[in-house]
Amino acid sequence: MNALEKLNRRFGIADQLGFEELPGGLLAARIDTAFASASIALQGAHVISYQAKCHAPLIWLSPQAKFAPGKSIRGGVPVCWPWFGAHATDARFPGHGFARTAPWQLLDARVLPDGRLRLEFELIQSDATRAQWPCASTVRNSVTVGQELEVELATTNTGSTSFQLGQALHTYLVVGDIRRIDIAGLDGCEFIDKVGGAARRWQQGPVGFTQETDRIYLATRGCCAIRDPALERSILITSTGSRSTVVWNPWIEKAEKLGDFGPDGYLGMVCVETANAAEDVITLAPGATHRMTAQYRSLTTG
Ligand code: TA6
Repeated sequence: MNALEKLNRRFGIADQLGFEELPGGLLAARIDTAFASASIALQGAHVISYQAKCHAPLIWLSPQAKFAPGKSIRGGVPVCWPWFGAHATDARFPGHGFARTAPWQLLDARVLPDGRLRLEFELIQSDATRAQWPCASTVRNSVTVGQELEVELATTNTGSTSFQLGQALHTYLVVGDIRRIDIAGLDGCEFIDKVGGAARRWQQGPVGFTQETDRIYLATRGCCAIRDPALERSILITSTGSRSTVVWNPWIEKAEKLGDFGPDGYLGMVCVETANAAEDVITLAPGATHRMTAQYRSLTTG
C-alpha cells in the first residue's frame, strides 16, 4: 500500500475528507463539507485553498504556483518557522525558516461536534532540520475547516534551555482589486517599513495600497479587517498569541521578479500575516508551549 492509500485508509472520512496527489508528487488532504471546501498539502502542513460555501474563495493560490518537494508554494498559508524573514546569522538557511518546505505528518483528522473538520499535523524533524535549528522542540499545525478557517501553530520547547522563536502564518488572501481595498484595525500601530529601508513609522487610519507594500506592524491588537468593495465583502482576521501583523503586496516589479505570481497576479491578493517577528519574537522556556492562532471569516457587505 502506498502513502496515498495509507492516508485514505487511516484518515479518510466518507464524503468529507480524502487525499490526493498534487503535481510534483506532493500529497494533500481534500476537504469538502456542508460549510466549506479546502485543501492542505502535507509538505509544510500548507493550506492551499479554502472557500466557505456561498462565498468567494478566501485563500489565494498563484496560478503559477510550483509544486515540488522542498520548494515553497506561492500562495495559501505558508508556515514560517522557526524564524521569520532572513536567518539571523546564516545566509545559507532559507528565508522564513524550513518548516514550509519540510515534510509534516498527519496525526489526527476528526469531525468536531459542531460539524467542523479538524486536521492536526506535526513537523517531521530530521538531521537537515536539526542542522538549522538545534533547539529541542516540536511544532504542530492544526487546521479547522468550518464557516471560517482557523489555523493554530503550537510550538513546544522539549529541551532544557529557553530559545527564541520567530514565526508567521504567511497567509495569502483573495481580493477583487488590491488598488481598491483597505485594511482596518492597524491604526496607531508602529510598523517597520521594509520598502522604506526598514524605517519605523506609525499607521494613520486604514492601510491602502498604491505601490509595493511590505510592513511588519508591531504590538498589534489581534483583529483586523480587509474591506473589499470589488468583491462586496470583508475578510475578518482575528488572532491570539501573535504580537505582529505583516502586510505585503509585491506590486508590479517585485511580482514579475519573483516570477510565480502570474500575469497581474498581484492585483488579486494581499498577505496579512499573523506573526511574532522582529522584536516581537517569543522566548520559550523549557517545557512551555506557545500557541498562535488565526481565524479568517468572509463577511458579505454587498
Ligand atoms: O512577508 C513578507 C515577505 O517577508 C516579503 O519581504 C517577501 O519576501 C515575502 O515575504 C515572500 O517571501 P517568499 O520567501 O515566500 O518569496
